[in-house]
Amino acid sequence: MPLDIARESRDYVDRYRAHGYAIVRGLFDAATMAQVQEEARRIYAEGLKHRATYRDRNLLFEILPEAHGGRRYVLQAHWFAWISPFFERFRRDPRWHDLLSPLLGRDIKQVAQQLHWKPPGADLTGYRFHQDIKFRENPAAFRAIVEANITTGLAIDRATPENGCLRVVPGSHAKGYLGLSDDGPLMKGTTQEGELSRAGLDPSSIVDVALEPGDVVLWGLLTVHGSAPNRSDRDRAFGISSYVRAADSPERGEWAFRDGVSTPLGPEPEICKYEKLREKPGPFYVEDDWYAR
Ligand SMILES: O=C(O)CCC(=O)C(=O)O
Ligand SMILES: [Fe+2]
Repeated sequence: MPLDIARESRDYVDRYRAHGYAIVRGLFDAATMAQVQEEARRIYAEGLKHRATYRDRNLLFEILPEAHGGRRYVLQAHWFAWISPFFERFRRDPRWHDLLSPLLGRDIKQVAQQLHWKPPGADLTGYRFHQDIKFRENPAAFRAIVEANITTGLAIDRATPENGCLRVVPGSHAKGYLGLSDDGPLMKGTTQEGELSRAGLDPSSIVDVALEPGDVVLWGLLTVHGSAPNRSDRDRAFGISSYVRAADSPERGEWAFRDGVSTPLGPEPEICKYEKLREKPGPFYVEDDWYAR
């Protein structure tokens, strides 16, 4: 059965391969997205209980504390499936399988599950341009790391240039690792056009990925992307999940689909992106004041 997505999105596999990203409109319907929005708000409220960035195994809340801007904000949550039965099911909803299987096959693990908010009023909500492969601390744990990994970005709120939608550089996936934003925190400052030009990228080719709730954008580990801070009065909740072909990731990630069958989390977390899971499982607060430096 063809995937139930907007007609103009049906060639997404070819577009992903050719340009390093693809937009898929209407993967999730309005009723599903209303549930996603409500549960995302609950996760935000849960994160807000923490005075600083907090980790409990793969679960993480990235906090911008009141000491910085007078008010506490949550910027990210990771692996909230561990505290949300709804998101534990949603991460392995059959629609993800049908979307990804033409690229990854029927055995798929999940390496990242993140929610990114850009609360109006928080000053540090932009992401400098980068390639996500920089966040795979142990690339040797993956085979065919670039080909086997796909990141999906689900618009939970409408995403526009004003509230800091994702921005991508088409064709950048074919240029190798470029070292962008390797000099400091990803969420401080903005990428200067000269930095992109020096890396052989054309700043005028940047595409703003404006999305409606339920639309998804796919990108790869080498696709150059970033996003501007939110300058509007509307939040931008964005759900980022990375999936990997299971055969190429024997030791990293949580099963999502085994031979096409949706597979729940097991009793203990697997190492995903947090490499120190076994040595330092937490819970603990992360005393890193990157926002103040
Ligand atoms: O939330 C965004 O706009 C982009 C975030 C991102 O690229 C990342 O965390 O690697
Ligand atoms: Fe990224």
